[in-house]
Amino acid sequence: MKFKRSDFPEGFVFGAATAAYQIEGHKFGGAGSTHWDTFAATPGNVIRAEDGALACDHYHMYEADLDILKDAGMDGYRFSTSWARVLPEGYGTINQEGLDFYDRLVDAMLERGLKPFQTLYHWEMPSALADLGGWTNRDTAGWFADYSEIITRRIGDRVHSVSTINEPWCVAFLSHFLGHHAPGLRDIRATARAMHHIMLAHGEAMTRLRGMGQRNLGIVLNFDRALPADDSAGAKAAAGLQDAIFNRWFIEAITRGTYPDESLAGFGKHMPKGWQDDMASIHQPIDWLGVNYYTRGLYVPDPTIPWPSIRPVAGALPKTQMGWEIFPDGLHHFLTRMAHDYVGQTPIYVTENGMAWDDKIENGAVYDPERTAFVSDHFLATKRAIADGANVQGFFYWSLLDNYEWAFGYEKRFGMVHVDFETLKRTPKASYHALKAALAR
Ligand code: IFM
Repeated sequence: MKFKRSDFPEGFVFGAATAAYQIEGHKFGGAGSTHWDTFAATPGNVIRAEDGALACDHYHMYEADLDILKDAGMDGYRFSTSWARVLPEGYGTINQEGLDFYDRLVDAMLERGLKPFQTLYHWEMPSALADLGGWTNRDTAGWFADYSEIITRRIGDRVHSVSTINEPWCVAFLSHFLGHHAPGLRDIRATARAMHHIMLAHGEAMTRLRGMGQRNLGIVLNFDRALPADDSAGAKAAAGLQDAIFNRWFIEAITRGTYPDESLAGFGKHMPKGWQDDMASIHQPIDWLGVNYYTRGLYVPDPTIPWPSIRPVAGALPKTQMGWEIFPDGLHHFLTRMAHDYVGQTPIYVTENGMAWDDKIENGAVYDPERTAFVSDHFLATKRAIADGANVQGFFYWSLLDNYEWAFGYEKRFGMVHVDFETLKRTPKASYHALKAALAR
């Protein structure tokens, strides 16, 4: 790595991130069915129709996984709690086994000196609520606040921070407009409702948890460095519209209480009645902001398709296994832009950044210099952002383990630790050892 721990401010949190459905093994411990189970069971949605039933079996192997984090010298662990594990039907009967699991998990982090950074929703919509419309149903926001309260009553005394939602753009647009994620809809009315209700869920959970005295509450947003594919006015406008839908919708709702006019031009007539009245709940202070950043996108106008009438085109930069261009400057852009335009000196965390690669075990080890370079360059971009005034207080690599990459099943490997999905054996990759060396005190 081209950086070391001491290049970052004292107290900077170095960590790694995961999410419940992607690693735990959702068939264990009484968890309820989620919309990902049924999405995966429907032909054509997920590679080889793979699901999260077993995943990395973190449910049973969590202590060994936390040891791996600790052995690298990390300070924090970003994890999520599954709604369907806590409340198998989404509301009503609580699964005590689920609460007990998260209780043990948080204690195990603290025993190892790891700060627990909890996320409340990383996409495990209980199937029973999906039956009622999931995020297209306004009531889901209230049920989410109820779930948030239940899990917080059990572990809120020990977690370092709480994020309400992970990546609302994926929850709403990727899943209801592009149809790539569960529930796999391609419908603008459903999208507009999900775009709003996911923010309402954030607001209602914030209000509920703040009312309970819970501190250090935030949200994790993902960002696309949307750029014009060429110098034309049309391409500039296309990139601007992508920025309004993907990037500005969520952060402006939270920090200004408004949605961008450019986005409302398309979504406006499909929004739920009286949405304006919810903006006060959405627009309340956050204690910290999580930034997830992976790549840039290049856009052109496409008048042959309905609003937003834009499409991405392939760029020329080196790409990861996902086909995503490697563009560390984009991380610097969003960290400084968030500080300058939206959150000021409110703490910012890089809550996800990482890359997938077709890693192979050779002679018992994984040699992944591409990942080491990727991580190094994104840490350097973060360091520059701090020098330029952004109050960045931590960085979580995505992901600790190779895991269930949603519609890509187990094919894309993001981990710093290789997982053999036949034997579940964990093998730290060369990038893990490089990061460990950089973090040594
Ligand atoms: O695996 C996902 C994660 O669940 C959310 N952020 C992006 C990652 C890589 O695609």
